[in-house]
Amino acid sequence: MQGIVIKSTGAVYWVQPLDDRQEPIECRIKGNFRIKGIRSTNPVAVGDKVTIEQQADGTNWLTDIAPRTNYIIRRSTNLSKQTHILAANLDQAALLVTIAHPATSTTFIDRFLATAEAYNIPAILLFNKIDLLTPTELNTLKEWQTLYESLGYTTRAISALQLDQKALTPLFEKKVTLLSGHSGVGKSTFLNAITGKELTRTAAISDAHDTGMHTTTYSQMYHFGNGWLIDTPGIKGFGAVEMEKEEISHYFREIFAIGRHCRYDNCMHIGEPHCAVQEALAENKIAPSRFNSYLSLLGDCDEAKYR
Ligand SMILES: Nc1nc2c(ncn2[C@@H]2O[C@H](COP(=O)(O)OP(=O)(O)O)[C@@H](O)[C@H]2O)c(=O)[nH]1
Ligand SMILES: [Mg+2]
Ligand SMILES: [Zn+2]
Repeated sequence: MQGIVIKSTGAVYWVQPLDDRQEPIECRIKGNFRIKGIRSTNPVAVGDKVTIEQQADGTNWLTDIAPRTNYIIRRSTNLSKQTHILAANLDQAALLVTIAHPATSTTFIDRFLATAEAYNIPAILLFNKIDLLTPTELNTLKEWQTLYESLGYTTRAISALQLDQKALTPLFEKKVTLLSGHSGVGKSTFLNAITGKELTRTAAISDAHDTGMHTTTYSQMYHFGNGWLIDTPGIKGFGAVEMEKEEISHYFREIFAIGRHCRYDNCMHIGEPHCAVQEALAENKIAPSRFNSYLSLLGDCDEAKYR
């Protein structure tokens, strides 16, 4: 039987059969089940299309996995070299961003966007909790939306607590969307609001840290608008996993475009002579925040070398 993995805890996988059956089936995988070339803590991820076989005793085994169109990964922890596949077979990735409560940094946004570019996955920015913003923060919101729209990214300013479901539905219809963002930005609230169901628990912001409690531990997929939304666990950050230092500038659209005019083909834009990117920075044609994020991703690669 064919199905799609909608949730996994590591040991157990819930597979939604592709036939008319409504209930997900609980499955396990054999210990030696491996996928070549991917060193990850989870061989099968949410979004994977799989084959399952029922045994005589009624248990279900996951026996085969279809080739992935794409997948998105993060490092398991800061210390380990192992990676964790967040989700597979995505049509797009949406990042929930809050200007405040909690604050999301542009570096975090740009790392997410660069990761999406690296995997060739279209990205959307959803600025949430706009009901809480002060006039100054609303200005920041406008600036950030202008910046990212100018780079070609779709953005929306929303309040998950008063969601205009109709206006947002077309963004997600018939697509598999990874939903990501810092813990506490309102992912679960958003999922509940857009699907109109109480799917996942939401957590009150803890006063001490101004971030939400970790109520979501595993990626999970929810059916919505003939497509799927994937809630991902509180992500601390995206990084240059599987990225070569020389290619990082390719994942910053404007740096890549302008960088073609640098004198040297292999210019890293960090002090080489006749660097078009440095010139554009000086003329404010590239946002300093974007260039800083680029430097931050370059830094990941240096760090990785010494690990
Ligand atoms: N004022 C306001 N609060 C929100 C909004 N969206 C979420 N919250 C609150 O933010 C807290 C964290 O939300 P939650 O959905 O658990 O965040 P998650 O960790 O990203 O899943 C909860 O107390 C929500 O009620 C919003 O648009 N406006
Ligand atoms: Mg949550
Ligand atoms: Zn350059």
